[in-house]
Amino acid sequence: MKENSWIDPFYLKDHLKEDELAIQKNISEFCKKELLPNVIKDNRNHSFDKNIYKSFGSMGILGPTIKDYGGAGANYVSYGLIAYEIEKIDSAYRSSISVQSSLVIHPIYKFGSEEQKKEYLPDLISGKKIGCFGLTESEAGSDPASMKTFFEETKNEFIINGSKNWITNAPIANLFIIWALNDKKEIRGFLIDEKTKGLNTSYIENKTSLKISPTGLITLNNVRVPKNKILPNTEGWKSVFSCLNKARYGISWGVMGAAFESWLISKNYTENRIMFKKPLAANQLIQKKLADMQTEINIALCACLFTGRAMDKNKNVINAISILKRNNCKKAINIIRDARDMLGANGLLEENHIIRHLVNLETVKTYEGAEDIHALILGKNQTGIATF
Ligand code: TGC
Ligand code: FAD
Repeated sequence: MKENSWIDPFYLKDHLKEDELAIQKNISEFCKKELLPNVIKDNRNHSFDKNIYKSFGSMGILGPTIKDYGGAGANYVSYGLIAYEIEKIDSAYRSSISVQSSLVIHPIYKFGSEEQKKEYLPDLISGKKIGCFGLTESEAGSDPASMKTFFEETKNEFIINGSKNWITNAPIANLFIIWALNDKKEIRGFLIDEKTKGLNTSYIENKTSLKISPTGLITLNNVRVPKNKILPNTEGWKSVFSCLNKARYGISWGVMGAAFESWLISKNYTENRIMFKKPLAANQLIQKKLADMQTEINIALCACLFTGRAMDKNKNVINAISILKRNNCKKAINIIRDARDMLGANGLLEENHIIRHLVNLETVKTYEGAEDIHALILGKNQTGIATF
C-alpha cells in the first residue's frame, strides 16, 4: 500500500532541495534541544536569555541569506524554513531572528557604507551584538509616515529628537536603527550605539503576549549622531518597506509553524481523550476541525514555498507577501483557537503550549502591518486607489 501522506499531502518535502532539508532538520533538532526545554518557564517569567543570540549565530541563522561578513549564504526558502521551525517553539524566538536578520542586518547590508558593513555585520551575524529597528511610535503605528521623530543636520553631525514605542529588543539592544524625518519630511535611517547620550530605553512590563520577547520604548533627546552613522544608500520609504517585506515573509512561514504544532497536539489529544465512551477524534465535528487545520496549513505552506522560490529569483513579491502575511496570520490564529478548544480545560494549561501560541499570535497579526492594513495594500495595488 502507498504511504498515507496526511501530514504532507502535497509532498512539499519533494520540492525542497537537499541543503534546504538539511537546514530544516538541523534547526528542528536545535529547537528541540535548546529552546523547547525552557520555553514554558521563560514565558511565565517574561525572561529572555541574551546568550540565545550567540547560539543562533553559531547555527548560521542570523542574516542567513547574506553571503559575506560571516553569513551562511542560504536562500530565501531556507530562511522561511528556519522561521517555520523556530516558531513551532515560540513566536518570540522567531521575532528575535526576524528583527536581527530582516530589520537590522538587511538594511545595513543593503543601504550601509562599506565601513558600516565591516563594523557591524560580523558581530550581528555571529550574535555577539543585538540590534533593534525603531520605526513605530505611540501615535504612528499603521501609518509610520506620521512619525514625530525628527533629525536636523549640522556641520559635523545629526541631532535626533523623538521617541519610538513597541520596539522588539529595545531593552537589550547594542545597536539601534532609528528612522527619522527631516524638515522636508524625508525619511532616513541612523545607526546609534546603545551608550549614546540622550538615548534611553524602558521595558514594556505589562505585555501579555509574546512575553519572552523584550519589547520597549525608546526616547531620543538631542541624540548626536556622527555623519558616518546615517545609512547612506536609502531611497525614501521604499527602502524602509523593503526591510518589512523580508520580515513579513519570515512571519508568514513562522505562524504556520505555530499552527502546525497546535494541530498535531490537538490531533494527538483527541485521539486519546475518551468522552461519551469513545475517543473525541471519533466524532465528525472533531474530524472536520482536523481536516480544516490540515487544509489551511498545507495550502499556506505551498504558497510560502512558491513565494520563497520567487524571492530567490529576485522577483517582485510585494503582493504575495501581503497576501501571505494577512492570510497566514488569520488562518493560524483560527487553527490555534480551534486546537485550544479541542483540549477543553486542558487547553488552558501552559504545559500544553497551545494557549501560549494563541496569545502570541495576537502580536504577530498586529505587527508588520495588521490584517486590514494588508487588505488595504492589496486593494490599492489592484485598483490603483489608495484608501490611506
Ligand atoms: P506608499 O505611498 O504606499 O509607498 C511609499 C513608497 O514605498 C513604496 N512601497 C514599497 N516598496 C517596497 N516594498 C513594499 N512593500 C512597499 N510598499 C510601498 C511605494 O512604491 C512608494 O515608492 P515611491 O518610489 O513611489 O516613493 O506609502 P504610505 O506611507 O502611504 O504607506 C502606507 C502603508 C499602509 C502601506 C504603510 O505605511 C505600511 O505598510 N504600514 C504598516 C506599518 C508596519 O508594517 N510597521 C511595521 C513596523 S516594524 C515591526 O512591526 C517589527 S515587528 C518585528 C518582529 O518582532 O518580528
Ligand atoms: P494602529 O495603527 O492604531 O491600528 C489599530 C487597528 O486599527 C488595527 O487593527 C489596524 O488594522 C486598524 N487600522 C489602522 N488604520 C486603519 C485604516 N486606515 N482602515 C482600517 N483599519 C485601520 N514596531 C517597530 O517599528 N519595530 C519593532 O521591532 C516592533 N516590534 C513590535 C513588537 C510587539 C510585541 C508589538 C505588539 C508591536 C511591535 N511593533 C514594532 C509595532 C507594530 O508594528 C505596530 O503595533 C503595528 O504597526 C500597528 O500599529 P498600532 O499598534 O499603532 O495600531
